[in-house]
Amino acid sequence: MKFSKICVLGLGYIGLPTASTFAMHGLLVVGVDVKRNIIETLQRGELHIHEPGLHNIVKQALASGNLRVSLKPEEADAFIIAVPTPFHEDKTADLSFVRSATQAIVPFLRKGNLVVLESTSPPQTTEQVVVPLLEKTGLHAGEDFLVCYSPERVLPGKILHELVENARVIGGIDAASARAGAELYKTFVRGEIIQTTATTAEMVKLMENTYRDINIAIANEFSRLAEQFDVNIWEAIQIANLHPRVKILNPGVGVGGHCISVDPWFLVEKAPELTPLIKTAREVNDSQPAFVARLVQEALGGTVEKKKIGVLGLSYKANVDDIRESPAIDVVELLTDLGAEVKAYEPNKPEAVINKGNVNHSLAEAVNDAEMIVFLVGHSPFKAIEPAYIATISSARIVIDAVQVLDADKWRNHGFTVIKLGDGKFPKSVS
Ligand code: SAJ
Repeated sequence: MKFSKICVLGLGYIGLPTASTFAMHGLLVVGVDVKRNIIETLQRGELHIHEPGLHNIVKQALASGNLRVSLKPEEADAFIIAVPTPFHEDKTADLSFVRSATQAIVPFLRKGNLVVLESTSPPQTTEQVVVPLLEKTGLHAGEDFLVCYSPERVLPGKILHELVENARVIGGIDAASARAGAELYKTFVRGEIIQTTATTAEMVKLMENTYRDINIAIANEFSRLAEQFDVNIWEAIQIANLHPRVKILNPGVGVGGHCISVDPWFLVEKAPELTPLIKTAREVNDSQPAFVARLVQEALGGTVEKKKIGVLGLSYKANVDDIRESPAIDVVELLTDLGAEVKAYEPNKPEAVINKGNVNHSLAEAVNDAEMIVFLVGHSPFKAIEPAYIATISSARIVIDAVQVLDADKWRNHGFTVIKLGDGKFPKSVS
């Protein structure tokens, strides 16, 4: 099957890199988003999201004429749906964006087209939600047009590299669909391309993120045990990981972002009686911000009321600007609810808006009159912060490192009391 023009619906963290990469490999690409401000931002040559290298490639793709952005889809050889799948209050998948993007394709669907769903979705969404909507055209899936599910599996922060180099799963509603999908992604994918069924591909995506969630949950639980038994968890994990069949991940503030903290629920939703482990792991990770807030509380003598706390990092993980489902924000909100006066700073999104607590535009503003500084995200530039500099701009002498970002000895040498999550010293180190 030959593809010369494609339409990518959804210009977020996945759709925009995908559209630009196809355009840079010679395809004519119409990038579609329903948000007018996103289209106008891109048309001005600016970007509405932060991802290393993305601005460059988007600018080049637009300048080449191969990438156009628009509010509406148009006829094309293939359509790729890369819209968000958030969850409702009750943790069930909100497929409204998948539905509306699929419906937007309907007027433009022609015989011989390929439709690919990339959005993370509960098992059987492609066959039970997308296909019936597309068949409203009167055309028949498998006979008149082809349908695939191909999950994105790229890591925020490394999207452009992983988009090309990662193995790519293409799940077809039939073998011809899978073959066509493989042909399309061969345009730029250098990793292995594996063809399977649509529902297997949906499961693969959910299983990968669920596996990681469970692994992080056990690391978080180990960090709590470490405090109980006076063990430094970082040392213990490092030693355990020398075993050839053990690979424990890192404890932290909790699991955030729009993927790992959401996707496992899609399995729980479809089969609650079969997924007690998955559900418990989610609950462990969701309760980690409260554990970190308690660490802060204990370090300040049992109460944070009226205490001034400078918080560094609000994004859901290191070196990204994405603050969706961020456990760092949960910590800030918990501390604010407990009466603390929190001033936060997120270097990748200094203008971030949060419901509780204040966001400052600079590191200095966030820490100047603080009694304690709390590192909640392991951003690379935080590693380079000089304790000598902080000692001159802040009155705080207690520092909490929840993400293993500081050289504790160096900070201690400059007169700081440093408490690390999982260092087995909670809360005795400040007593
Ligand atoms: N985290 C820990 N400890 C760790 C690793 C991560 O606490 O050892 C936390 C992070 O701080 C963050 C959360 O987990 O809050 C998730 O971060 P992440 O880097 O593990 O993953 P995401 O959500 O950025 O991207 C994941 C990736 N999935 C897997 O690695 C299996 C990525 O490949 C997927 O494409 C992405 O989800 C997605 O879009 O589904």
